[in-house]
Amino acid sequence: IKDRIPHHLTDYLTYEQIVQFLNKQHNRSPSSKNFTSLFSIGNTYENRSIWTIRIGKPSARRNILMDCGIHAREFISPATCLYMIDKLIDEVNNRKVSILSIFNIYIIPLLNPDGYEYAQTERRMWRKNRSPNNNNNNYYYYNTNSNCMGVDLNRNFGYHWMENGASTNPCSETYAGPKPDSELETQSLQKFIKKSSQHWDAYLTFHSYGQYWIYPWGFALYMPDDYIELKNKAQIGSEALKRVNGTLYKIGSAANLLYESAGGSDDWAKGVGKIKYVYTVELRPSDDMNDAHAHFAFMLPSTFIEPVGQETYVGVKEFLRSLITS
Ligand code: ING
Ligand code: ZN
Repeated sequence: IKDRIPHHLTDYLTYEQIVQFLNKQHNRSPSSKNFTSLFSIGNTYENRSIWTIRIGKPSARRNILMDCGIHAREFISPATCLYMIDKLIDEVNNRKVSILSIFNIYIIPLLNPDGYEYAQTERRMWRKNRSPNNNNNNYYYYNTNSNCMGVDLNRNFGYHWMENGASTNPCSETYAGPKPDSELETQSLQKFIKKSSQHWDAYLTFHSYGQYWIYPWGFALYMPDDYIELKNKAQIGSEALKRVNGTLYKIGSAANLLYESAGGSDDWAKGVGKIKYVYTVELRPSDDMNDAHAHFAFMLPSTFIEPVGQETYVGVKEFLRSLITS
């Protein structure tokens, strides 16, 4: 039997396959026109590059950042970023005016490639990155010296770090790291947000699961000053998303809708990065046990890549359109 060739719409790709996919996508837009660029924002502990693709027309003056795969086991997240990259490159190659005439969209499809590879090959439910915790010295806040591996990158960002819902125990799934911003993946994202002299209009980070379109804060229950605007635009996105397949998302702040937890990339992007529209999108399945697909949890079958990609792409695009007039 001849094996089917892995495809981004039907399979959860490996890191290598994702790198190949990105190169193919980059090459399929005319390089002479500078519609796309492909570059690395840094390397991981295991020395994998964190690839990033920019998609936008030369007239684009505003900038959007999206990432996927902060958590290793949330396979639907990188798959959704790949889906959106494919569709956006179709769109940028199209002659008609589109959001890509206005926005440069930067997508980091796999922020935590070490964890992802480990989840694919060794331990499907792995969440953290793969940095060792046995080399900490007094330079750190916590002198841990543990054989447990990995830091929860979504607890490591240095804004109200460790104030809530994170652990100082390296063996915990929500280990915040030995100090704020200790991890290479965290630092790579932060450097990229800061160094780009450009202004960022929005940052979206894709996780699974639960079907939530959430805005800051995660570290505390109170709301950002501008939460009404954040909420209104989340509504626009999630309503457009729902029109595609009927998928229902809940909207609210991370701490109110889920749980109080500090150190998320979203809180940092808003609190330190000063990006106005910041969202964590928790993709399918729902976490409502009355939902037929809830039991899949992190193990959403790859047959869901297309419907999830399709609806998420529509939701994100409508959200971006709503930014044009503001
Ligand atoms: N959920 C997020 C987590 O990191 C979250 C929820 C979002 C917390 C934003 C804090 C801030 O726990 C998943 N599924 O990872
Ligand atoms: Zn997650």
